[in-house]
Amino acid sequence: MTDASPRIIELHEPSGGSARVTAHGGHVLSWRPAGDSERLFLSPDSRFDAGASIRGGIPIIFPQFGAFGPLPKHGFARTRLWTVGETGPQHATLILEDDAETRQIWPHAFRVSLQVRLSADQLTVGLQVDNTGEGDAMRFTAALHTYLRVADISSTGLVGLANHRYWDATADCADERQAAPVLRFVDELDRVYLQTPHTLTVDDGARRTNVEQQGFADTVVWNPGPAKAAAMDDMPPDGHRQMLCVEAAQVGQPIELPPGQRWRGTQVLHRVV
Ligand code: TA6
Repeated sequence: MTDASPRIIELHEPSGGSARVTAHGGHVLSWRPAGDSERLFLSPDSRFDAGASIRGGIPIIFPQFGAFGPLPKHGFARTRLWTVGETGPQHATLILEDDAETRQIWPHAFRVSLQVRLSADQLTVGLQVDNTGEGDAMRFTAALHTYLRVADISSTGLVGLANHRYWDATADCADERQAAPVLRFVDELDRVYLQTPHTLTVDDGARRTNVEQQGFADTVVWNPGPAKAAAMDDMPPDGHRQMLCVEAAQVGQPIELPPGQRWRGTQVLHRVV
């Protein structure tokens, strides 16, 4: 009998910080900076069975964000079993390549590699996509769908998006512009902010986390609000209160990657206090 459970990789750094990554979806499940408590939200009701998407942590969205295309919502990377590559005490590399199943719904040869690196105050997550085919360019959208843990969403603010355009997914993707300097959360909020700055700050009144990104042009901000959270079968009824998704994303302008070429995007989570 073979053990089919996906491998879990534990990372530790010398001053006590830790992170946990699973080969299921190439998914970061946990991040604790040194001397601190958990900074990622992972739903206690999440499913982990083969083919399920995990509710929380950092789902990898590839090769399609949301319903912006013909593939299953958010693509297939988050539900597949990845291969574990080079790992060490503070870093891990996971790899996903095309196979007969992926080529059936997305006819491209690719190699996606996820690099996770831990230091005392930081978690760096890099997503690298290679077009390993010889034919056409491949077109994709992608995101690191990071669920940050917050003390309470009602006292949480997100700073850095003032004056930026966004598509409001709760209003047929209406094109809007962020007016308030601090984004607050009173109900469901689901927005693709376009061409966003390098650093945003999440402040929940007790802790502050900088969310930095490179390579990804956009940032998706999502909280399901009370009604949607209550209707989700993998989230406790009030689970939305403890989470805020701030996602390094490439949605507005899909990547066109010619054969032999590489694209790379990174998100850095940095504990401020
Ligand atoms: O990134 C925001 C979003 O696209 C929302 O529209 C919301 O549906 C969320 O992702 C979660 O999607 P999921 O398929 O994981 O339930």
